[in-house]
Amino acid sequence: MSSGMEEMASQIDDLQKKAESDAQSAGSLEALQAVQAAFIGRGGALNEILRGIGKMPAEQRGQVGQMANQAKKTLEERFALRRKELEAAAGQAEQSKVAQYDPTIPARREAVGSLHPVTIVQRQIEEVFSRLGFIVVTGPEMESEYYNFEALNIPPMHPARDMQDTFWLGNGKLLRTHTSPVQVRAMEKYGAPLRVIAPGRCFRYETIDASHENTFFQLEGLLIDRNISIANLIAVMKLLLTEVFQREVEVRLRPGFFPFVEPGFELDMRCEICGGAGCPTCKHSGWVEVLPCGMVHPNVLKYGGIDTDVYTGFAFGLGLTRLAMMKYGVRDIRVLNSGDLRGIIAAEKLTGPTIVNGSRP
Ligand code: FA5
Repeated sequence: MSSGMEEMASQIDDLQKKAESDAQSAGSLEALQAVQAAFIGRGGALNEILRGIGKMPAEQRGQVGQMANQAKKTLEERFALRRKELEAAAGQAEQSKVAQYDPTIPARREAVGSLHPVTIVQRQIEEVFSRLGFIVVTGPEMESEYYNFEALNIPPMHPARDMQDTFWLGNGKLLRTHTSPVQVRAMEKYGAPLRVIAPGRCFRYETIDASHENTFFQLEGLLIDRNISIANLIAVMKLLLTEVFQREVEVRLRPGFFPFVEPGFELDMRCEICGGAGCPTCKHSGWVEVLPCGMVHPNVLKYGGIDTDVYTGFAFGLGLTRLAMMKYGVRDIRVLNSGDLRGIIAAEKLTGPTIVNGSRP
């Protein structure tokens, strides 16, 4: 064998060994495919050698070509063998996955949410008042100046308007500052005698702190009938709080001024956060304003078309968001408008119904 031939033979031999070893180390079908392309593919190393044959003496070409073709054939067989091994291994892995599947393992529980604490208290109160013969009504959040102020005995320029600064809209309307506008709307619609509650969102342009939000919930109550007195009002307020807290709660009644009631009261409850010692939630007073109320002013009854010679009534404007704070020990009102109520839920105080798959149980 000439030295040129020997060199060629050794190159082919080295290449074959390297290809065999790479095929053996290929751990996947994709890796094997790459090895195959690198050695016997069109642009592979073996073809590279074959291309050099042309430069060799004519009598050697046949022999080198034969060696190269033999190497190619051997490698093709090795690659096919290795492919079978890898395919078998992949099949086994799949099999063992199936074997690991245990259909008796209980399914993972779907995470269920809870109703918002304000909604829970609202529904609880709706339930109590439905039993007392009240109907639940709603009013518009975008309200007219007439229903929000004037029909409630708060004429233009009256200083009481300053107590409830609001957001005015381009169309001359406003975001209602309280649920009280529903009073005259309900009187107009249903007349007397009348028992309604009206829960809903209210808005105020004011400084936010632990107990004040710009968006919060109130629940209005209105009862109009013959011979209604303050005694009826106080009895219903007590019932409301006892039902929500499922126990007696300490309250205080003091005079309060609202142009739409006469007399008017502020009904405060002992702060449930600090037990009355004083904290930021109760502005260090030990009491939280939750239930302003009073006997409906005759002017308001007249605005609603009610005969004041026959009927009297009481009304209240429960601070629903604040009541929920007291019930669930929420120190800061801002938490209730946030998207993360886990802190409250973790306190395991949420006793209301939960939402399952988004539906109301
Ligand atoms: C009123 O809004 C009267 N409409 C209530 C009323 C109705 C009185 C019927 C008499 C008869 P007041 O501004 O005090 O009143 O608000 C009522 C309650 O809403 C407050 O006691 C408080 O609990 C809640 N509240 C008021 N402002 C805010 C606020 N910015 N953030 C959270 N809660 C508030």
